[in-house]
Amino acid sequence: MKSLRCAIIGTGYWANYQLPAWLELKGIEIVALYNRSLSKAQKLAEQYHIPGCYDDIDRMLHKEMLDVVDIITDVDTHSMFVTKAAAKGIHVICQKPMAPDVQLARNMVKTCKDASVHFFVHENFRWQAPIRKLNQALQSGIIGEPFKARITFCSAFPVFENQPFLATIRQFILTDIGSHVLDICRFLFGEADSLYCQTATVNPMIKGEDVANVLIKMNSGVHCYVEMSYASILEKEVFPQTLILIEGTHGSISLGPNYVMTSVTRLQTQIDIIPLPMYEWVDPAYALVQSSIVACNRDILHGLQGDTCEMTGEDNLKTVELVHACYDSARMNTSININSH
Ligand code: 89V
Repeated sequence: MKSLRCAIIGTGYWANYQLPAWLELKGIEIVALYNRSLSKAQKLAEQYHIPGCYDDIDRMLHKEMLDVVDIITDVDTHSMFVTKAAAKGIHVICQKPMAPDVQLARNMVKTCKDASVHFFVHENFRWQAPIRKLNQALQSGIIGEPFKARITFCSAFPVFENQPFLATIRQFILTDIGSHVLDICRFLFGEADSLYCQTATVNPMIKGEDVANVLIKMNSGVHCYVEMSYASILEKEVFPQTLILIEGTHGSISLGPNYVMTSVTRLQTQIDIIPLPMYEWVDPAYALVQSSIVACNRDILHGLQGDTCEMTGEDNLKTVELVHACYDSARMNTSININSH
């Protein structure tokens, strides 16, 4: 099969990991980089021997004979780049969160559908090795029918030092972390029926909310309590781990700090430490997240090659809808019915 020609749009923080993650896979090559300041694109291109460098997006899309673009820019620019690529018949991959609001996200999915190009959203948390293993244990039936779960991402990690943009956005933790952890709920338990959310801003130096607590009733009847915070000074700082406890009719399974998975039934307790795939290009502080980019990209590559794929824009739209249902719930202080929202 011919290798797909891909260009990366945006060479900020995450491109430093997304790019080498693509290079781990066969079947796709990165042929060009675009950035609004050319010198930044050139620096990354030099490091990874990428032939093309542009600060003019139209020129790149015109010249490079691309099969696909991978958009790694700030959320407000996603839709503009999606529209440009789709108009040229180029498949599109976009970082999470897909769009700043639900309507724009719907438009982006439609734009790609109308142009008959594939559209994928890069949502990597569900590809973390410990979360895949937890799901396998859940699906094995060992804990019976799940009835309740607690999904926790609470930290005081100075995330704004690496990603200063995050301090400036009006809607912060639900779009940045909520996109991930609400997606994990969907991955484990299917679609949501209704939810109730409260938010708070604890850190006075940032614009958006840095705490959100969400109670979701899933269609299956499972109750998920999803808590996220960047204001949590705790005994164990586990950034960027998501801790999970699922309770079922025959037992419970949990993902504790440092990838320890424990399953408990009336007959036995089993403890496993889930190994992470390791790559030399990851930042050790983000190893869990950055190593999962390879598995996420592999899934997208399967989609580009016409196989089944989890990371479609249509699927991710449901996560975007949950994120914004949380904001609506918090603003109105009321529960939101997802299907009629
Ligand atoms: O950019 C992100 O996806 C952030 C993280 C904490 C993983 O850097 O949520």
